[in-house]
Amino acid sequence: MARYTVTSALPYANGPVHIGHLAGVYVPADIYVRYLRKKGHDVLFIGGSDEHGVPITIKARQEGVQPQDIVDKYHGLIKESFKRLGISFDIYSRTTSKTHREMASKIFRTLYDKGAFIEKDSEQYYDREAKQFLADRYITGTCPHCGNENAYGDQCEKCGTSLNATDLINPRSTLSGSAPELRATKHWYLPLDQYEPFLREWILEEHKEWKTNVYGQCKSWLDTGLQPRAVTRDLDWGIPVPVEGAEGKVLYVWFDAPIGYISNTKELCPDTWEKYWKDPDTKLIHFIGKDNIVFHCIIFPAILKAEGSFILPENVPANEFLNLENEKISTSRNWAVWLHEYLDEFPGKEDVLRYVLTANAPETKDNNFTWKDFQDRNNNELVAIYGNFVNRAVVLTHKYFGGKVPVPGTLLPEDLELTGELAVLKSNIESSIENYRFREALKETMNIARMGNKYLTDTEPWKIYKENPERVATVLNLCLQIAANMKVLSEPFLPFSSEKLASILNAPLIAWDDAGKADLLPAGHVLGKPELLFEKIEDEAIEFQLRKLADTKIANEKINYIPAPQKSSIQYEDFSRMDIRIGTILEAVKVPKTGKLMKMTVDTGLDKRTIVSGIAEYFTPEELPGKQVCVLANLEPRVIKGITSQGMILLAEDSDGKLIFVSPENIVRNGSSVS
Ligand code: B3M
Ligand code: ZN
Repeated sequence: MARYTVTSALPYANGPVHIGHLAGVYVPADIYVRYLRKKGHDVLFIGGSDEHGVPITIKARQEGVQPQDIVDKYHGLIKESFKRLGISFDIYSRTTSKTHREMASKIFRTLYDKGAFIEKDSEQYYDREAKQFLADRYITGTCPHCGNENAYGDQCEKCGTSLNATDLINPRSTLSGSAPELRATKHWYLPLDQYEPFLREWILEEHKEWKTNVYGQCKSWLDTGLQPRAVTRDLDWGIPVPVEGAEGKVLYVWFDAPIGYISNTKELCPDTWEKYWKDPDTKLIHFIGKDNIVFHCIIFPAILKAEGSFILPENVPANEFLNLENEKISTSRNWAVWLHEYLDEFPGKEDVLRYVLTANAPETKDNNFTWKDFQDRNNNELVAIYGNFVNRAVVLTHKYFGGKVPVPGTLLPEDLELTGELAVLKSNIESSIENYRFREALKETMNIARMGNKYLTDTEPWKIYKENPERVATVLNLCLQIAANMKVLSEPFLPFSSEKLASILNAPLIAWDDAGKADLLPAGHVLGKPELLFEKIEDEAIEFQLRKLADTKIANEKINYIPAPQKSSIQYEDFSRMDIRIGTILEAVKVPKTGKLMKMTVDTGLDKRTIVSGIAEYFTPEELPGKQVCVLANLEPRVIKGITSQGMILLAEDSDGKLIFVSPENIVRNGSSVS
């Protein structure tokens, strides 16, 4: 028995969790820990929300609330939806906890006292109006590489170049819109360059077994050469830097967040946490996405090394990214399948999502989730292979043997082959999981059901029962043993279905290590009630999801609205010939049978006149009287649907395509000229 500390990246509590997070991190981590627990190891699975950093403050600003409101909202939502999906954390806590603040401060202070930091003044952008230093994300300006005028201080999203805020041409603060000024500010830096020899040896020599994507990224960072990194920030949200003279400064989020793994362990096991973090016999494994590799393989190990009493990760099985319908998942563009929405829209189908995300996991390269594939895998694999096999075996046993596991007769060579294969599949599953190849492991698990289905099809018990019931007893006994193996071996992947299968089989507790054999259910054992494990997903459910995505696209196009090009120049006289007046709508009725047109009586100050306008889709007649509007008064009258319209009301389109009135800010006299 070994001891494992398994962590999964702490998601930022600035939005819900989506399928990209799940496929990249949480589903594989959960499979791994469920397996280790089944093997009888001492495992802690540590999770939590990352509640500090600029991503949180940006979201708070967007929503006009405090950062604390944001993290409270999303921490609760994330925690709850992980639980509903069966992600079996031993603890899911948060980086705003007291335990974490103390732990992170303590580790920072230890490094500080050891002289592990370099203290350095540097020039950073400061917003005089907002009276604060600006995080890179709060500065926009023109990209020096491609000319994009809306590049951020850390990256140009148009050409992908990563930038320093001082690279931007014509920088502006997104807080006040003003041009920021450079001011000197003091920060503490971790001199990563000093850790390079250690990191090279530890990763490049001692961990050649790491996944190639992880190893390759580390090598390229190390080959480029490491620079000192600031581990403090000028920000008003975070853990205060525990040093005199550091008022108004907080720990850099990437300094405190990984320490969250340690704090959460301590919160869970206040007395024994140290053995999970300091005993060299403990294996520490970090599950993360590829954008977090440098932080977990280089920066955090350097922090732990500098501190001196902690173990280093044994492995960091980072995944690549999952795309959605061939496009990059994006929180800001709402291009995602959100876990909490999935759980509401597909009740009882937790395992279907777990299955599809594992079968399609971006383990070695970016991968793609499509709703069609989701449906196919459910219908053609879970229903047609896994569920169908179990159902056939159980229903036939109820039919021929009254729901009791029959006594097997003499085993034929094909039966022995089958039992042999069971042992092979089990050991394949184990070695695949142990090497973080979860897709392969899942495939081998499904191969057990495939094998069972083929065996049933080859032996055709329903055809031979009359003449050879003894043979049928042997066949069904073996099928039930296969089903019992499926229950045990699929538990890490499909925990909900495994439990359902246990009740169908009325299965006793079976240890993982007893699986791989054909004697899990004794003859005479009474089965439970047959029940369908999976049900078909109909086209309508898939169409609904595709429509949701299509709506997102439409909404995004409106956001990325490109205004119509400017018309050709006119002279002032051209403009002054238009007589635009403020008027008040007195009455409004819809023009029958048009759907679009509204007939209004408007007091223009000059007269009370009739104007017909195409706004009936956007307003009800009742809400219009009393509204002040701009009227182009000297427009030649026109007859519309038999009504003479004397003038035109000025309208603009909002971001939803809805027409809105161009109205004076305050009430003015009717007839007043707009010029
Ligand atoms: N919150 C980044 C992310 O969600 C970050 C991970 C922290 S792990 C310690 O991608
Ligand atoms: Zn650019």
